[in-house]
Amino acid sequence: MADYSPQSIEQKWQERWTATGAFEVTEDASKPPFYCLEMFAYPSGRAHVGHVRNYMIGDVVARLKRMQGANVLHPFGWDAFGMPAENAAIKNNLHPEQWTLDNIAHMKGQLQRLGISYAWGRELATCLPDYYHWNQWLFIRMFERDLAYRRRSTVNWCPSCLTVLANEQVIDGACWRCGTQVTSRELEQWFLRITHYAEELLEGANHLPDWPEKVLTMQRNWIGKSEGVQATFPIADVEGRATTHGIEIFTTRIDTIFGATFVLIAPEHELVETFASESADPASFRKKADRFRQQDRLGRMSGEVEKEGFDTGRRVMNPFTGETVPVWVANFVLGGYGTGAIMAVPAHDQRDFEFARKYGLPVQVVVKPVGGETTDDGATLTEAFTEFGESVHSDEFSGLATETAWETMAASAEARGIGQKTIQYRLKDWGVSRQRYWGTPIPMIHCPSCGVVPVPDDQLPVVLPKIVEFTGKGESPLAQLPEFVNVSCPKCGGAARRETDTMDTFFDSSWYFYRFTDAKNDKQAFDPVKCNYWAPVDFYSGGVEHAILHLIYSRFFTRVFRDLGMVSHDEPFARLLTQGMVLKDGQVMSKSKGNVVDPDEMIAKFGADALRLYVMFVAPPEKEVEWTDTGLEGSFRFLTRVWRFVEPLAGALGSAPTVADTAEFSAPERALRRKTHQTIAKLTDDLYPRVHLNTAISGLMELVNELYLFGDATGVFKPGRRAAAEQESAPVVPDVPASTLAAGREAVEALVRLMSPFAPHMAEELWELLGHTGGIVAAGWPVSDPAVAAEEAVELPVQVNGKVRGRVTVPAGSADDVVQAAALADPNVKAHTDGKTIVKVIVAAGRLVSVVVK
Ligand code: ANZ
Ligand code: ZN
Repeated sequence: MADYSPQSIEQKWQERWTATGAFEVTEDASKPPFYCLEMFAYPSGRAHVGHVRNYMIGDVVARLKRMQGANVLHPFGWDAFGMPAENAAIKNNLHPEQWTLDNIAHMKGQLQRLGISYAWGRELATCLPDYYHWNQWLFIRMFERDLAYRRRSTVNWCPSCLTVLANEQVIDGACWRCGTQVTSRELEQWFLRITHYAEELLEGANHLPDWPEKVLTMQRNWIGKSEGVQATFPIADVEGRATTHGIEIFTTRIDTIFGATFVLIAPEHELVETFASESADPASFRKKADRFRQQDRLGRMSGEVEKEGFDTGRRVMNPFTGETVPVWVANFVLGGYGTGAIMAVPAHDQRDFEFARKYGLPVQVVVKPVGGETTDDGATLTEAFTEFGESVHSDEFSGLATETAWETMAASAEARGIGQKTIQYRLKDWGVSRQRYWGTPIPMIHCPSCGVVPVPDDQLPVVLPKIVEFTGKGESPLAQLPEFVNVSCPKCGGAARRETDTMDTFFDSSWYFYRFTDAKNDKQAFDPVKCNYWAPVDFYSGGVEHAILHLIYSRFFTRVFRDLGMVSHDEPFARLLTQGMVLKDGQVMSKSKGNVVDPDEMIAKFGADALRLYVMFVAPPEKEVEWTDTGLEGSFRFLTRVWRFVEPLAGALGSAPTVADTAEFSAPERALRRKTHQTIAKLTDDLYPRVHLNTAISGLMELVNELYLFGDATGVFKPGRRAAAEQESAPVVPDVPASTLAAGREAVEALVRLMSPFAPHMAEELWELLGHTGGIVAAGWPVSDPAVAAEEAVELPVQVNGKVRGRVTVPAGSADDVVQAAALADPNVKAHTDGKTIVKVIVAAGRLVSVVVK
């Protein structure tokens, strides 16, 4: 007997899988397709066991589905553009491309040594022209449909990375990459009109039953729909009379308009400049507004930045009260949301309340609690009353419930032509221009006479030139290359300038899952027929850190492809699983913390199968886990236990009779068969769609325990032989009845197939030793026979007048009268019924017998 030595087995099978292209697939119409995908990887250097966990979850599902007869697409690729490559290049004097391709080669080797069943023939890297060609193609399609457009805007600027950041990339006011405090800047930028799909993206979240609820909630909040009223407050002239100009405000509480005692405009508001130039001291006016604009946007909104403002000296008329009220500039009002101006209702909005108290502005109560007293007149209020209630001090609307007042006032504003109901979304259009080198060149040309002209499709891709100077100093590094920049206009032939910004790398990752369906196509992004065979992705797994950015952008791009007629569905990912992180010493694994566990080291010690099994056994996939070396040793011991049972018996079992050829089974044989079929049922149920990988592995462990018991009970292990088998190689001669071999064969063949998604190398090796040549996928997933899985006997408690007095064992599924007779015959029960009258006997099938006596 050869003892378990994972390294040689694993290498053998990995080589065979590669040589035979075992996981490559085509669009086979005779099989049901199943698209299994893990979020592709950023090639940062080396994979650690945290990554391994994500890829393992997908691999178990892919391998299971293959065995269940599906045509499984399980591809992998590289999210290969982005700043770290550029930063590393600057630091190590290595071209970003070299750095990236080296990392890809290394990480690919790591994944292959883990035996993940990827269709490597479809591998893609977003930094290669055959991929980003289609980024450019898609960008132009978006431009033609007004989904990509250019505008000057205030952008989030990272002073350390020297680049623009999308709102989603600013975390608590800091750069998501380097943590530097973000500032703002004015730049001409390219935007994608994701807001065109805001309502659809929101509504679509109601039709994703197989996504985690917390991810859907985050997306709904990100889209942030508010229903409100946009109303005009006319600007008053020096005499206090309304002029034809006005300030448009957006409010979600039109019912409080009688309490609007001042108006606030954002420092970004277009009237700021008008008011400044008309003020007594334009320079100081501008300076104050400028200071607010420099403050961090998120901090201004969340209240982390102290609320501040200044009086513009101008007044507007409240269109409901007819009174003139002052206009202030306030830092907590943001440009780019709503209309950038609000009616301040300090009695009912806490931010307005604090502002009013700080600057001594009037407070007017206009809502009181239903059935309660009018709170007060505003002078003694200590905080805003923000709840709904009943309108007061609101002329003819007084006495109405808030909800009614809302509708009535909105209707009144609409009727008088001073306002209208509107819907606002917090979601912003997506700024995709980056002033960096290592990204997809934006395929546009700026012509002095024709304006912005797309590069013609037949001149794509615009290849990223090889350069050596990556420090952009705030301007794109590509702008330093005259041979790249100077082109002739595709329209008029005149001298023109190429766009030098590159695309946000989130563009790349918003549609890579479609490219996998036709990864080598050089005529189009993908063939819609192939794509629609595979997509949408059936099972997608990855980190919860992508809950907003990547997942919402992908849902957006899916709708763009749909509207281009290229995909026939609305949602890219039917099922989403967000896996928990692997921690070490209570911390996230990261290079900088020096607590990374390298899978290669673990594979060298215990083998890939043990590592795979461990990361899946340690906790449910969604939960965080703490890495321990001892846990990995436990997995290795379990696999050794399997090996030492199966390997010595493999020859005998492989040629043994099958259960179908066997007429009679002894009690231990029946017990093993029962456990075998129960385990098949349990794993089938646990694995998909539930993905309860850890409990599935527990089930495998129980079956192995049962096999050892069976070995003892049937003489497969002669006295002393079991101990020997568990410790060391021991020749086990199966001089046992045919029925024992048949039951043993059934159990072992089930075990090997059931464990193959987790420990595929060992499973294939044992399967071959059992005499099968076709490989384990061809063998298929085992099917449980419910009749064999059913318990043979059940034990029931017997109550007499509510107290348990005995227990009886009866064959499972016995008729009630058989159970009743057995219960009454039990000596302990008899002792409590003798001499009494039996009033009734209730048999609760499978659970309990209850006897009532008098
Ligand atoms: C008057 C009012 C009275 C308001 C009241 C609230 C309560 P959401 O749900 O977030 O859309 N607002 C509007 N535009 C703003 C901007 N650009 N910057 C800062 N605040 C803005 O909230 C909309 C509410 O937030 C609006 O309704 C407005 O204040 C404020 F008792 O108007 B409200
Ligand atoms: Zn031109």
